[in-house]
Amino acid sequence: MTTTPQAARRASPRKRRPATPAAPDPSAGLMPQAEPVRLLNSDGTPLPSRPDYPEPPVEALREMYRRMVIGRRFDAQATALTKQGRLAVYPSSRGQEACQVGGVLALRDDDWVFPTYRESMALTARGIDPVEVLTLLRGDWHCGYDPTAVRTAPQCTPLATQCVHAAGLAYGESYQGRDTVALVYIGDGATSEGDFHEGVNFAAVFKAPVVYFVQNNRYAISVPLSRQTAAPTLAYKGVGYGVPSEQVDGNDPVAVLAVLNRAVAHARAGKGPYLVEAHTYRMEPHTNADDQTRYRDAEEVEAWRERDPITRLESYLRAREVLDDAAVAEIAEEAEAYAARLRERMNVQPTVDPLSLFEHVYAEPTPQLVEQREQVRAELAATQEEDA
Ligand SMILES: Cc1ncc(C[n+]2csc(CCOP(=O)(O)OP(=O)(O)O)c2C)c(N)n1
Ligand SMILES: [Mg+2]
Repeated sequence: MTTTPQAARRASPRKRRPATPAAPDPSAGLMPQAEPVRLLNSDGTPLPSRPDYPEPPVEALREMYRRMVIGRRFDAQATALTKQGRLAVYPSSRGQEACQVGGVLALRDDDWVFPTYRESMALTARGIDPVEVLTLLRGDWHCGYDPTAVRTAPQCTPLATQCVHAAGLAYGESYQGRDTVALVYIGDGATSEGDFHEGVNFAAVFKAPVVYFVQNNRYAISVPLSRQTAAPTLAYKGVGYGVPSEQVDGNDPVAVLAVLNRAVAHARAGKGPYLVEAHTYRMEPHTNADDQTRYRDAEEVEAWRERDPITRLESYLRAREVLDDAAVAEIAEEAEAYAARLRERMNVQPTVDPLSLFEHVYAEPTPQLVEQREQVRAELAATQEEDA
């Protein structure tokens, strides 16, 4: 019996070609989790622990709670000061306490913070004098504190410029053999700015130890996130530059600190930058000058009240028995005293020398500045003579 070659092929078992090894996934280790990392439920009950994000020590969480409570009281006081004409403007970070405080608790004192206008709470949580923090917003001076002394850049109003400043500083630090980390606070809207992309790219290429911490509070003034980006999450924005990126529930204080701890450790180990997107919500208007009823519903704001980061952490710490009624009352009292002292000090009229406007602009003043300073000096002298 003869067989055709086709029949013979069909009859013999098919030889398999040796499998070509799968190409390694170039995004491995860069991609954020599909869902934001969460370690506490909204009611503060714990979720199963995760080996990739170990829970911070309970003492650190208790300290986080203390600073969040004082931070919220500070924030309310600053808002009240705008109504009394003591502050020109104040961007509140109420609702974002876990991010504000988590960002500074993840750092060492010799690390650097690069804040925006919204980070007054973070800076006070870092231990900077609250009157010095509010100096910019009172309009007295460009920055009330000495940035090099407190390792904190001036609060940045031009969106995203701090992203490049931080990349440069962090690169300089590592170039000189120090293991300092720089943490950049940035908003959701500001990730659309060129400086964000330039900063992240530079930091990635030169392995600068920067943590880009995006507080996605859902709005850039009146522009909602859906009009800001088509990216599935802002955390994806790091991946394109080769930066490991993660997303976290920004109203879960335990998760925020756990994720930032890992990001900071990565940067400190010389592995380059890290991007963290925290999903949170701005509970107050953009600033005291904003009318939020023009662009969002009260129901939306109310829904976020249930995810309040302070009550969430408080419930958790009470269940862990490291916080009780007496401790909660004591911290509330400390916060009240902090606000009262701030109020008193902010009610003192500041004395500002108009000529100081020309200082610290250039190391050597330009001829134009010298001329302008002379002009102001002459005008002031003439006014004083008139008054005499
Ligand atoms: C370069 C630049 N463009 C525009 C503005 C005006 N501006 C101030 S705050 C803001 C919204 C920023 O939103 P986001 O980055 O989400 O931060 P958030 O205020 O929500 O913390 C805009 C557009 C600015 N300060 N700088
Ligand atoms: Mg925003």
